[in-house]
Amino acid sequence: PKEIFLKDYKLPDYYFETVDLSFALGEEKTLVNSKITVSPRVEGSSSPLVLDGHDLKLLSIKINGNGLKDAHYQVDSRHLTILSPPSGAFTLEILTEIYPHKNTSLEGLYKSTGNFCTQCEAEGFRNITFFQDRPDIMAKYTCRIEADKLLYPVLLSNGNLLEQGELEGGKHFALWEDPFKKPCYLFALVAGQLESRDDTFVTRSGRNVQLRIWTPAEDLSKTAHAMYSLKAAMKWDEDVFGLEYDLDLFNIVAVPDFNMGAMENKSLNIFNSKLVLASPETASDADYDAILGVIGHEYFHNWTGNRVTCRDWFQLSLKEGLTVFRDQEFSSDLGSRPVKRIDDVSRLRNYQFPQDAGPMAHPVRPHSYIKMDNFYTGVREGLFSSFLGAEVVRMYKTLLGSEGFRKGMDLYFKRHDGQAVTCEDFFAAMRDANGVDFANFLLWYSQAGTPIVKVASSYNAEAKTFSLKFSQEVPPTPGQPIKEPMFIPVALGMLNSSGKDLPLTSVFHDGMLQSIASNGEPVYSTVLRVTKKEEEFIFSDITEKPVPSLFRGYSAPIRLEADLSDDDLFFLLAHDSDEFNRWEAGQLLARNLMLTLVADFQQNKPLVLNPKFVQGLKSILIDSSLDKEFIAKAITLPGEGEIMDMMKVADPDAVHAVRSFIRKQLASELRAELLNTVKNNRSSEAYEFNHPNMARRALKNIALAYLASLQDEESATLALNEYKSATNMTDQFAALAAIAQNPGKTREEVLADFYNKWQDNFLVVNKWFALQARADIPGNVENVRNLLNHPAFDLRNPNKVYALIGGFAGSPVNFHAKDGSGYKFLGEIVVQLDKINPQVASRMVSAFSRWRRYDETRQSLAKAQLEMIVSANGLSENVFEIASKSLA
Ligand code: HT7
Ligand code: ZN
Repeated sequence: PKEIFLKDYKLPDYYFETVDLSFALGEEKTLVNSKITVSPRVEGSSSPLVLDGHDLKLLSIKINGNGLKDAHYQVDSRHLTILSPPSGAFTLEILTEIYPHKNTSLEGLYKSTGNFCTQCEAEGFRNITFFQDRPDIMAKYTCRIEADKLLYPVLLSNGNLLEQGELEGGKHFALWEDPFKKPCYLFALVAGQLESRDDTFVTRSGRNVQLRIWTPAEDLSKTAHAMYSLKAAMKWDEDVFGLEYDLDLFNIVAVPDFNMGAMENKSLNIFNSKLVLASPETASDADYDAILGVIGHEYFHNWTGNRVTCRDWFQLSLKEGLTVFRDQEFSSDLGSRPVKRIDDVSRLRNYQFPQDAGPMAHPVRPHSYIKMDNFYTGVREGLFSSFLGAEVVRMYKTLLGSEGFRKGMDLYFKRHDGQAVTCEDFFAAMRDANGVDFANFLLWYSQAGTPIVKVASSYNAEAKTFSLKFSQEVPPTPGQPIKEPMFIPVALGMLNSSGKDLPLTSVFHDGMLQSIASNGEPVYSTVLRVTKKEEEFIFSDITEKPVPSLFRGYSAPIRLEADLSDDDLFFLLAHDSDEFNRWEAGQLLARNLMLTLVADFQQNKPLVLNPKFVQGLKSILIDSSLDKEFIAKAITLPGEGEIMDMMKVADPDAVHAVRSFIRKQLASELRAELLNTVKNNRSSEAYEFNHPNMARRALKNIALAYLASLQDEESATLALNEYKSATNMTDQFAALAAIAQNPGKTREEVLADFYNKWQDNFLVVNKWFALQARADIPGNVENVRNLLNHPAFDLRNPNKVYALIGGFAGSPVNFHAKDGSGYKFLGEIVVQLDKINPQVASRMVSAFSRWRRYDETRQSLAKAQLEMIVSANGLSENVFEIASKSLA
């Protein structure tokens, strides 16, 4: 397979001005006619025009209306080359034949439960017709769709509907025109039996926009929350960024077979049904939250991605990092900011950091790739995007403040609307709009690996100064053995002995005393710019020895090693005015505790839980002044993956045993408080999607999970009652999960009951698959193997694969079973799946990529599976890239 390098980027030799597509959709084959107006970049040049095309059947080519003779072009399974095109502008017309009903890769044009739909990002358009399939080819499109009227009554594409009508033979057609230039990855077509929920949004300039969410008729009642989310996103983008929707129609279509979460095609977003359909009975609070975030995300792409797009796929973070940042801010503004930040940082730590420390480590802007799809990393229940890229955007905002950031955004749109640009262009807009020096900030795009920042502090009581010494190191990553120091924004405050923020007035740095006061008034939090390998900041007028609260709100994506004692951390947990750092202090304490107990476990020492830790969590649990969802997060222990990531040799058995021990011990010592928490947070009122209600459910359900870990009669009865009396999916599923922790008859009965209740709802059945797949009950691999043959399972549906196989691959105990049964199972499935859907298979093979982190026995078992995969016949580029880089 061919590796593609950023340094090899060249401007295209030809631009496309207009593209007129015409589809004749059929059951056995589809005809695609594409008429393109082409102009050379350099007047008079007639270099060969190379078009991408993947396994397409070429029927004819015309230039300026005349058929092209065989000698004037070459075609193979990947390209069509027009050897000597006319000099000057010309029209190119190509007719191809494709077979959407056979397309199981779900890239290009395919069928999902009888309907036609498309997925073109990153390089799926080349599965539809021959084209320069690269994002810097921006053109205006029309799309004519012709199909059987009974089978496909709804025909949709991007832009405005120009014309529709009847045709002979029971057929009909629709003609769509998109007035905006776009790259081909934003092209979309949908045809099928769908109905719509309709609404309107009046923009701030007073235009009416028609909103339509399309699903099969039986699902329409479950689209209210998606519509609410869309309208909220449209309003938010106007309020926060001054960005208004630019067409009169916005369509969303939900499809059950989709590789990722959703796709931001211009005015025709296509979504995985999982991220559209919700009712209180069938969707959990987490689903409701995800729908809000992803509907927002795809909508926000209209400006950050569509109006201003990427020059090439190396710049993916230009649109994904920025749009993820925007959706994070949107969800924060509509819910709880600290809780959202906690969720986002946890995700970064559990998924992104382990990847950045492994063989697949790459900078925010990679230097090379084999298959671009593999760089859509960072999992958000099906949405793949750049979470580290979002952190980079967040740092601009931390450095510039809200107003400065907005100025930068305004300049970015002013300069680049309608263009395909680079990460440097975004950087330059932020810099120029604010006239600031960003030093070596661009390194965040090019240097891989998570920086480790060490902080040593000291107080001088006589001089009333407080010194913070920073040192930073970026670990080596594949291809980048030596690293430069990064530009790290450090948001911080200092707590006095009663837990209040101390006033900050000035800081001595680089031989100069700088004021940090604002309009002559002291501040209580400030942002330092750490840019060197070692650097000291000395704060003056610090009247007592403070406890520093560092990296407030997680102001940079780094690993912090600060000289804070456990007492300092307990103090921050109890008092920090920055709620994120309160949570962080608790997590640090828990991490240290877990690592100590893991060492004890490995040395066969008895496990003993530090009473101060129990006390610290108890005071959070019973503090009625705190947000309930914050309490739920604060009493949740760090994930097993996060702890393994901090060990020299990851030991899944020890980490699992220790985490289970702490949970059980906490449950036993805080039993009365946990029981009260469950009782006091029940509600008989109808389900509502709002923060207070979701927070109440989150707290009740975590308390229930803790209690169920006790495995006693009373807790078992409590969980069963909660299951039976639940009136919404959040509570019902949480009770089911609590019960399913413990093997036995009740577990089997309740799992069977749940399936019987929900067997007709494929999204709920996926929850049922996932719960069983990730169970840590011994020997679970056999259960998962059996579930492959369950009538509701289908290897061709990505959601089912993610639930069952992905769920299993994420379970530390059974996937890493010492006898290798988990690895063998996944290895076999990857090879099978690769023949059906390479994108999904490569997501599954990623579970092996950190095999070197484990003990020798596990290493050799996992390696054997990777070797088997790499040598499999007809392996896709997707899986090859991940498996071979993992072995390298
Ligand atoms: N921009 C979209 C990414 C996406 C995608 C990428 C590769 C292959 C298939 C895909 N489906 C969707 C979605 C997003 O950023 O939300
Ligand atoms: Zn995106």
